[in-house]
Order: sequence, then C-alpha cells, then structure tokens
Amino acid sequence: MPDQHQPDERALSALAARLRTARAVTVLTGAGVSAASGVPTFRGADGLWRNFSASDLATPEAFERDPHLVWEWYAWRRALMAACQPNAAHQVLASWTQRHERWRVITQNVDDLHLRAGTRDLVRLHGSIWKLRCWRDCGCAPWRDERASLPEVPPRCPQCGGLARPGVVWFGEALDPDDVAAAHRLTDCDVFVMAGTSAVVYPAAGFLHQAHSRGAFTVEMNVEATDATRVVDMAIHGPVEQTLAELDTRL
Ligand code: BJW
Ligand code: ZN
Repeated sequence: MPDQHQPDERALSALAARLRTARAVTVLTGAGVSAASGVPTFRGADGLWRNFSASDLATPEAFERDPHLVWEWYAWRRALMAACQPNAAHQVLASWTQRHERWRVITQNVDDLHLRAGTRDLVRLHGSIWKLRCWRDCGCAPWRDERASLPEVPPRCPQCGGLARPGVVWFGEALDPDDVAAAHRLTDCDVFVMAGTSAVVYPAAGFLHQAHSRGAFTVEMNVEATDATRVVDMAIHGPVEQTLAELDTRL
C-alpha cells in the first residue's frame, strides 16, 4: 500500500524535468499552502466554513448588517495569523521567484506569508487581511495595520472617522481589475500549478482553464481530490509543503 503522504516519485521526477526546461511557470496558491503554518483553511473538515457562515461574515451585506460581528471574526483571524510563520511551501516558491522571473506566483491568500518568505512580484487576488479601507470610501488611501490586536473593534477611518473595513475581497465584490489582468497574463505559461486550493472560487478557479486553453501543462497539488483533479494533466496528492520541498531538491 503506497503511503499517501509520500508524493509519487515518478510524477515528481517527470514534473521536475518539465520545470527545468519551462519558459514560464505559474503557481496559483490557496489556503492549503498556509495550512502547515497554522492558518485555517475555509473548506474541508477543519475549515472555517464548518463553523462560520460565509454569508454572515464575508460579504458586503454581512458588514452592512453587523460590522461588529464581522470585525470580531477578522480580529480573531488576524491574531491567529500574526503568530504564524511561512512554511516550506512559501519558502520554496519564494526562492524560485528570487532565482528567475520565469517563476511567478498568484495567491488567493490574504495572509502575508508569501511576502514574508520573500516572494517577488506576487499577484494577490483577494487582498490582505492587514490592510484596511474606509467603508464609506471617503477618498483616503487604504492603510496597513499589522498589529495582532486592533486598537478598537470595529476600527475607524483616520480621515472621516467612519467605519473601516478589511482590505480583502468578499463574495459578490469585484476583484481589482489590475490584479485580474496580471493573473490573466500569467496564464500564458508552460506549466500552471494549482497549489492547496479547492478550486471552487471564481474568477481564481477559472485561471486553470485559461492556462489549459493557452497550452499550459496543468498540475494540481493538494491533499485531496478537488474539482480541478479531473481537468489537470497531473495531480500530486500530498501536503503541498512536502511536494514543493521534494520538487525543489530535483531542480
Ligand atoms: C492542502 C493542505 C496541504 C489543505 N497541502 N493542500 C454562485 C452564487 C454566488 C456567487 C457565485 C456563484 N457562482 C460564482 C460566484 C462568484 C463567487 C464564487 O466563486 N462563488 C463560488 C464559491 C460559488 N466569486 C466572487 O464573488 C468573487 N467576485 C466576483 O466574482 O465578482 C464578480 C463581480 C464583478 C463586477 C462587480 C461585482 C462583482 C469574489 C470571491 C472572493 C472570495 N473571498 C474569500 C474570502 C477572502 C477574505 C477572507 O479571507 O476573509 O477568499 S472566500 C475564500 O475562498 C477566500 C479564499 O481565498 C477563497 C478560495 O479558497 P481556497 O484558497 O481554495 O481555500 P479552501 O479552504 O477552499 O481550500 C483549501 C484547499 O487546500 C483544500 O482543497 C484542501 O484539501 C487543501 N489543503 N491543507 C495541500 N497541507
Ligand atoms: Zn473615511
């Protein structure tokens, strides 16, 4: 019986060979990449959506209804993330982007772990949990607050004194068009990897299909099968931090 936590040796060697000669490699990451750092994922057995409702906490309507409740949830997650460190997956990806610009990373994650590991030119589709914006959009620039605990909940806009909101993208909100355009450009690659994402949230999940239709060899790295498994050319099932570390030794 193969050990399901040991990445498939043959698949890893075949993928390493492709990566060595690829002109461009794009990795789209999701919450699974930060799981080993202690950041909870959204879906799955221990995911946030098991105990919390997305429509009560991660939509503009939820914020409009109960900003205090939404901010309590974000304050709890910020405190949790502040104690987390980048893991081997973040470190390997960062080292690849530092080595050559042909390695590119797009993330759906709102933690800063890719940046803290040193990833270059990161495209962040869903914003940052450490960024705040004015809810009324009074014209002030978004600002960063990296404290583990906020001075007040809900926090206030320093310019107009109104409510501040987390600088993340909620369901039903448009992503920053510049980020979407940047991610779309990166789907023009030889190898496109979906790493630690359930591949259900759009438009991020759609980049796999774009990359595929533009001729990329597509790969999934996940602990379990997802909607993407049937679509990709290669699925490597196992902890992504282990898969990437093993792959790194073969490059
Ligand atoms: C491991 C591992 C290990 C664990 N190793 N693997 C039908 C109804 C309503 C809406 C829609 C609809 N159809 C489409 C939509 C649109 C909607 C959408 O896609 N909904 C689907 C869920 C159905 N999308 C949107 O609303 C987006 N906006 C939009 O479309 O705008 C259109 C528009 C245009 C013009 C004007 C107005 C609007 C916005 C989406 C925003 C998503 N936001 C969130 C919250 C961010 C803020 C926060 O963090 O609080 O983003 S939701 C959440 O999901 C978060 C994530 O980035 C995102 C993706 O999740 P991810 O990363 O894949 O995590 P998980 O937990 O799902 O998966 C983790 C995976 O890792 C699992 O597979 C594990 O197995 C694996 N794993 N450990 C490897 N060690
Ligand atoms: Zn304001």
